[in-house]
Amino acid sequence: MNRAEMQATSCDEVLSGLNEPIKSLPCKLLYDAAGAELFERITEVEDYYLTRAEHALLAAELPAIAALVGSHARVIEPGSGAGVKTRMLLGALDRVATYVPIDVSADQLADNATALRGEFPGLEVLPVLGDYTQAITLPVSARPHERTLVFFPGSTIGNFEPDAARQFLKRLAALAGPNAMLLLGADANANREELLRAYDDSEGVTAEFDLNVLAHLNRTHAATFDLEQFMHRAVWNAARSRIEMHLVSKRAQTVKVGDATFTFARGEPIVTEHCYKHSPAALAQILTDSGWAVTRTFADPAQRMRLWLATSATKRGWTT
Ligand code: AVJ
Repeated sequence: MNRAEMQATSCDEVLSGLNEPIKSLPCKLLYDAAGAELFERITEVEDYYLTRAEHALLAAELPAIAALVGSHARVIEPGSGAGVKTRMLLGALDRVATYVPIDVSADQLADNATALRGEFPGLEVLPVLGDYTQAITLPVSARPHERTLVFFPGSTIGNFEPDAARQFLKRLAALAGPNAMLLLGADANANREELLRAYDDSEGVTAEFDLNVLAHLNRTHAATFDLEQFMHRAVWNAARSRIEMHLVSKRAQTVKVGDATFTFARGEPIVTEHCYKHSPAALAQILTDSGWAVTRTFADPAQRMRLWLATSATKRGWTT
């Protein structure tokens, strides 16, 4: 159990979720090292359209976006991940000054920073090791920058409950300062068949990704989950506009997590992730409620994945 994993998901969070009437687990448990790798594989699966759609959107629209952002920007990226989209953005921006990735995975953060320093000579890279859902202190930059751009692609905003999404976006606006911009990727698909295929793909990668949560808990929280006795299920909750990832108990069983004991009925689910598919109007409202004024939106041909470019509502001169 390494420091990041211990800190990332406390026992209380796990136990309180499993004590809920509808059992749940914090979705960040999906992203241990094995989970991050499995997620990379999901992005290559045919059924999971989001990543390919967003790559195509970025390739087509980044020149226009870069013109709106302007030169000498500071880019802040919560949950920087493997960096393919990051490279597209940094490559499109005019004389970008500073890049600030924020991530809980120390290794990935360090590897990415070294690689980016090599690929973008002169770019100041200031990695921040931390959980971006919590308060973050930005490092002091040695380079002056014009505008700050927060980059949050991948429809990861959909993994927050709506109120938590507002709080998070508000915190980003405060962190980024006046005149900042936000480039956010979000999926608004409401087609049940397409969504169930994307979140329970025919190659079984998403099922592996979901079940990995139990292996993670067995490793880090002294749990006794038998992965063979649970199965992955994706559910489209149309009323809440969200996909729900469930791990369903195949039989009545008892599982220990540390000293705590949990009983599962046959067919009883554990909710491991919500993926909200906010309609464009709903997401525009969430942005406005959070202090961001929508400047432009760019939709993919299927009208599912969108890039949202928004400007901080707090205006007060340029920051240096
Ligand atoms: C974390 C938002 C990129 O919700 O689509 C993919 C995670 N979960 N398959 C998403 C995920 C199941 C993904 N993002």
